[in-house]
Amino acid sequence: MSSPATGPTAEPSMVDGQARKALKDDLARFDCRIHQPDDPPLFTREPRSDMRTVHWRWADLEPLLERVGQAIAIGSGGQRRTLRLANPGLPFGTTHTFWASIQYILPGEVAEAHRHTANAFRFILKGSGCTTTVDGEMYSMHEGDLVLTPSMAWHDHVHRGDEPMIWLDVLDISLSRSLHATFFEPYDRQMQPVNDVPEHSWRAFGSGIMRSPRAARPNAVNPLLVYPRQQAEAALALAEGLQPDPFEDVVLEYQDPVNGGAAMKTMGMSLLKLRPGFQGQPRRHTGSKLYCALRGHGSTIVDGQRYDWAPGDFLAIAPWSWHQHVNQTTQEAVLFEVDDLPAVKALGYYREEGLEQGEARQVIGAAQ
Ligand code: GTQ
Ligand code: FE2
Repeated sequence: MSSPATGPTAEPSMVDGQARKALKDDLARFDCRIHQPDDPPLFTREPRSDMRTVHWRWADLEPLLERVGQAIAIGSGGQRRTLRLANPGLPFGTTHTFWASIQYILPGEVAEAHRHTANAFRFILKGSGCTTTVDGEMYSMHEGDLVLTPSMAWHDHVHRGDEPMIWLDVLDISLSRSLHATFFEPYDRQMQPVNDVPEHSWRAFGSGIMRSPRAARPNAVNPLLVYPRQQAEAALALAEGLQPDPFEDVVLEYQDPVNGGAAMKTMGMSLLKLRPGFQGQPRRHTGSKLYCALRGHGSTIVDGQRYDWAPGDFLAIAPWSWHQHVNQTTQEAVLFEVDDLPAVKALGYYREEGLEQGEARQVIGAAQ
């Protein structure tokens, strides 16, 4: 039999294909193998992801959420009512490292207390009147707030308001699952007892420029659990006076106020503002990310395909795809972004490429 065709990413052709096949069964008896001619290559020249770039439109999601809210009970034992953004290229996950879901909770409902190894956060999209308790600290949730539930922190959500509440949940569950590090534990009551001092982490660390000397948590874990919209947007307004970022115009990352790193160990969160007329440069990098449009309209071109987004839309971007943002409207656009770059960088796998000025146009115009 002749050796298989070699493409630019195939491994060197195998002149000894027959000899390799002949060894296969004997080796398998000892749980060993050698590379076979029809095995997929061990390496590719650059990342090749099964994850797809996907655009979810709020116009589609909103009626689905209402249906799910009416048809599905919230359940007990720490279950949740969520609409998961499922990537069609993957067996599970929005990206290969995290699941993003939209949680829908009705007045009077309790999403019961539990804890898990997966790191999670909520970014509140609509409604008010719900509280999340994280390891005994109670936080009220308002539109635009970010609330963290780090790995193994007990958490429950209680809705005392009078309209449905909707938020974005993101869990690094695909990552913890691929590392076979999944633990889950329901609490023995519906809700945890609430500490006397509400929003303790916010009082101790929330200013970001001062902190309490009586820090209760070790510095290895971000002690701050809430990032309210008002402060985040005020910071973003200040950042408008900086040099624009060539890719994301005005962009700030939610940070651990103690060590200055990302707010979570595995996931990065950012807030960005694309001002009218902004024409971002294209770039690509390892790691995956998801944008959620909060206000305004704009477009993102991913590998030559243009996605026009509106408030409430989500766009998941696969690793190593060229992407660039443009705002051709007369209104500013604000987006929330989540990525897995802290995990990718901690492992030493981060790489990026950006184009020189002259090449930028080609990417915009390229057909898919
Ligand atoms: O609210 O605790 O979307 O545990 C998935 C798993 C939300 C939560 C999700 C969870 C939660
Ligand atoms: Fe949870």
